[in-house]
Amino acid sequence: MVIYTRTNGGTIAESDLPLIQASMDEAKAFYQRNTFSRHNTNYSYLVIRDYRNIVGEHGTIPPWVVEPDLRARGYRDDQFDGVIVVAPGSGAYMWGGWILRTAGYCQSGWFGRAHMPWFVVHEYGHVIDWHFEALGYPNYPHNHPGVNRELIGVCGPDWDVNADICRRWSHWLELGRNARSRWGRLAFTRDADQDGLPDNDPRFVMDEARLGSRTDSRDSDGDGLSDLGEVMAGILNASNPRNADTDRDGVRDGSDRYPLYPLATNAPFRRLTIEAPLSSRTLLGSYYYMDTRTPVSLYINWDSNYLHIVIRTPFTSPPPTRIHVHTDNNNDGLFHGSDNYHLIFNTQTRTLERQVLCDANVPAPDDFIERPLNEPIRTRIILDRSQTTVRIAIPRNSAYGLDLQSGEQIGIRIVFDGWAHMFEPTTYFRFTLTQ
Ligand SMILES: [Ca+2]
Ligand SMILES: [Ca+2]
Ligand SMILES: [Ca+2]
Ligand SMILES: [Ca+2]
Ligand SMILES: [Zn+2]
Repeated sequence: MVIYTRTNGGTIAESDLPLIQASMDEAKAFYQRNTFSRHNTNYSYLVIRDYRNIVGEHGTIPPWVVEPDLRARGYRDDQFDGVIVVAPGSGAYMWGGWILRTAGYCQSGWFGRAHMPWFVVHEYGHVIDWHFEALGYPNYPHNHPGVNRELIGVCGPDWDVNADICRRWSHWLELGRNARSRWGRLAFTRDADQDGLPDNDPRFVMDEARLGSRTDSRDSDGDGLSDLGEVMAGILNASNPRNADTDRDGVRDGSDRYPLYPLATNAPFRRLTIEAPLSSRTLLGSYYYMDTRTPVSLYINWDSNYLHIVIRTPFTSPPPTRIHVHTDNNNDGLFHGSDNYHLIFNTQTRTLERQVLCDANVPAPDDFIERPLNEPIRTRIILDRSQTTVRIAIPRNSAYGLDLQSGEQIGIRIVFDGWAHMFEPTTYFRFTLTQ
């Protein structure tokens, strides 16, 4: 990784360098976790503090302006599998070419700790795609899923689709063992119980030593979820391999559809009006990925006419202005079907500010297109001194996948102010309509 701290695009403070490194560790953990511990990245860092006029139009930094800096410091051809450049004023791009002969190349600006890991995961995802392409695997899914959408599973955008690609891809080891590969090496490490987690190996972010799990048991806490399965319980987070019920909801991790979220996944039938009080509704549970001390409560019911949702957020100062509710009515992921709603509630005007259909039934290269959604969605937004309550009733519409039948599964994603997520970022929480 090359970090330029002073460019024509601005300056990165010295105090931000550890944050960049921490971001890189998050990206590293993402790839270990979502590839069943098969793809491990190791970085070396080069910080260039001399002023460089390298940031071009649209924030591009082409590899040929970086390469001389690397060569001047003694870096050689074929030494790296990839080069990631971070520089102030830079945009986030992958460059479809090589640097130092065989290294994939991508770049990112410095957008702060909250956003940096995502850009690294995304752009480095393109580099991995490029490695497999060059090795003769053109079907590694493009992480803008308009192309080869058939290879994309049931997932949301961004973090989630990248995790989905990693989990579905079965050729990770080819980079290391294919004689034609110039990228990656097979590395061997001790894994006494052969559960896919190294006993103790600092080259990885996660191993049994640091997780505190057992090296002589594939399921240290005996909850039915293997130690590796615990690491993969979320796309960014592990359940606890030493606690049989991580989220303390009374369901053991191995039997829990969501070991990380203390939420029920059954939404019962109940005839309700928009005015129905919380006491007549079903609380699935309370959780907030961004800060577990301030959980968000989610109530869901249904009747033959409406899907009834209530989102109740705790007091935060300032309260969120916009609450985004994404639904995946057919539970087939954002990138499939004409069934994805995006509703934007404004808590200041107390209105449903915007409602669109994200329609994935469009030809490549588009992921999906947004169409107007002319459904008579009913809404009440109530602000009191301590909480924001959004009541929603979404009418049945089979054309958009909302059948409202017992057994139907639906996904929901709840985002505050466009970036704070109730669940793991960009993932859907999937629930079932029951009698
Ligand atoms: Ca192990
Ligand atoms: Ca376990
Ligand atoms: Ca556990
Ligand atoms: Ca549980
Ligand atoms: Zn991209």
